Formats: sequence, structure tokens, C-alpha cells
Amino acid sequence: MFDNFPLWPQRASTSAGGVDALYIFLVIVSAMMIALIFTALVYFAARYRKQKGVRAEQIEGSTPLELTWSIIPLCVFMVIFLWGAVVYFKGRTPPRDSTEVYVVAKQWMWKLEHAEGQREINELHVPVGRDVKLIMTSQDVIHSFYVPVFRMKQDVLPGRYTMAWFRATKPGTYHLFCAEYCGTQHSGMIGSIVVMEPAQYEAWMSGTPSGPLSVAGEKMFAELGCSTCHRSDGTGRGPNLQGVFGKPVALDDGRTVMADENYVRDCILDPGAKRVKGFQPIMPTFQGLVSEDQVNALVAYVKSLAKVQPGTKTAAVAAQTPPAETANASQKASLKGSQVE
Ligand SMILES: [Cu+2]
Repeated sequence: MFDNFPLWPQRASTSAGGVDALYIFLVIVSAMMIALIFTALVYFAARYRKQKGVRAEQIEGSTPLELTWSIIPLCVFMVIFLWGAVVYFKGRTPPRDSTEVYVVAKQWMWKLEHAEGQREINELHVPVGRDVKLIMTSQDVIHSFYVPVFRMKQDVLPGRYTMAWFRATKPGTYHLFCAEYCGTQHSGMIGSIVVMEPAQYEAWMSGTPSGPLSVAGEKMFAELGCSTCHRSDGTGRGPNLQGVFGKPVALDDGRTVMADENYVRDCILDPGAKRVKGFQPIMPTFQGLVSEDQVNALVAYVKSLAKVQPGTKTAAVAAQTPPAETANASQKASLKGSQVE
């Protein structure tokens, strides 16, 4: 009966149930309050209507009554607040080892790039049952990545990364909307999320051969000359980036910041702002010289260095190098200390 007119939107992610439950609770509490207020309104209007010979009496306040109607709502609001906070923090905290997808929004399309290198426009293929972390930025104005069936919406801002994550529970093709008015063709900024069975997804992944994003980033790192200062043997004029990502970094101005995606991004585009302690302000800005896609690739590369022990060949290079050459390279590395170049 309700096939073409569903009373409740479909759910297709692990967090959708939690969001719905909170929403239903809010609706029930609101409905109960409306019922209570309107019943009292009608009752009192009838009970204390104007009658002959009856005069209104002045009543002094009642402390127990006032305490009751203050404390009960306070408890209800605290429940809503705490419950909301739990749902919010769960939705904001991507699980470790999530599959990563970089999202670049622009008027009026979504560009998506998997960490494995696959690129898509207005379409995102993901496997069912796997955590997917979105690292998003905008090339122009504010957009918002909204997937109703996942109950997930996150603003996408120019000049920084915002994150979101989901774990799809049901294969299917679902709507992706931009939920922030972003110009004349905002309503056309739509796409789809294709959730596939793992085997199907593997087949899809292998159908579009392209190297991992971190390898593209490593190439760019060399082309832009980054590797001449950020040397892996620690002798460069810039900090060695191996093992840095995901750890606290001491800055020149005394602050300590976490080396996350936004930090790496800021260092590329505004190197003076968060300079590492003990290094000179000699790094030029790459603002305007690299595209958002290129920044994403560089971030993915620096991230891939997180697990690399200082002074070893990077995983990204090893993955690309044929076995014979790898052996050769590691021999060389052990002889003279390796460089990521
Ligand atoms: Cu938009």
C-alpha cells in the first residue's frame, strides 16, 4: 500500500537505526507535550469559564509545583542531550582501518577518489559491511554531502577537510544529494551511492586499473621538489615525514597539534602557520600551484608514511617496484641509508 509513498525512509547503514530511534523519541515526547498542553487548555477553559456570582481569587505561588515542572523537563532535556551526544560522537568518529575515499565538491558535481586510485564522478561504489571514511573538501563554495538512507549529512567546506563515515548494510543504489544551496544548479548536484556485495565490489575495483592514490602523491612529492628538503634520512632542511602522520607534532610557537589530514593540508597550503619546532620558515606555499586532487594525493602519501620506520623505503614504492628491484633497493638502502625520492 505504501510502496510509492513510504511513511519512513529506508535504512541502509549501521548508524541509521540510532538516528531514527532518537528522532522517534523526540516525536513521541513532543506529541505527549502537545496532548498534555491542549487537554489542560480545553479543560481549564471549560472549568473556569465566566460564571455569574463567581469572582477570581488571587493564588500565591506553589514551590512544589514549580519544582516539579522545572525538574521533570530538565531530566527529559538531559536525556535528549546525552543521547544526542552519543549518536553525534559515534557519527563523527570513523573506526580505525576504514576504507578511505577523498571527496572534492565543486559547482555542481561530486568528484570521488578511492585510496586505491579509482576515480568516479557523481557515483560512489562501496562494499556492503565495510567502514568507509570520507575525507571531503570543496573547490569553491560550501556544499553538503547528504545520503538520506545512511542518515548521514556533512558540510563540505572550501579550504579545509571535513570527515564523515558510514558502513552500508544493504546492497542497492541510493541517492546522494547536495544539501547546501550552492548556486543556480544546486538541485542538479546529485549522485548515487552504489552499495555492492564484497565479491562484486572486488570485481568492480579490478576493472579499473589505477595505482593507489599514495603512489600518485609520492610522484608528485618528487616532482614538486618536496623530497629535496623532506629527506627520509633526516638531513634535509624540512622535517622528515616518515612516521609523522597520526602523532602529535611540537610547533615552533609552543603549541602541539595532531598530524591529521587537516594539518598536512595546512602545511602544504600555508606552511608558515604551523611550523615544526626547530625548522626555518623557508618552505614556499603551494596555494594555487596544486589542485584539490593533488593535495589529496599528497596527503594520502604522507599518510602512507605513517607506518614507515624512519630510514626505510616507503610501502608505496615497494608495492610498485618489481620484487627483484625491491631487493636491490633494500640492499642499497642498507648500504647508504634510504631516501624517499
Ligand atoms: Cu552543492
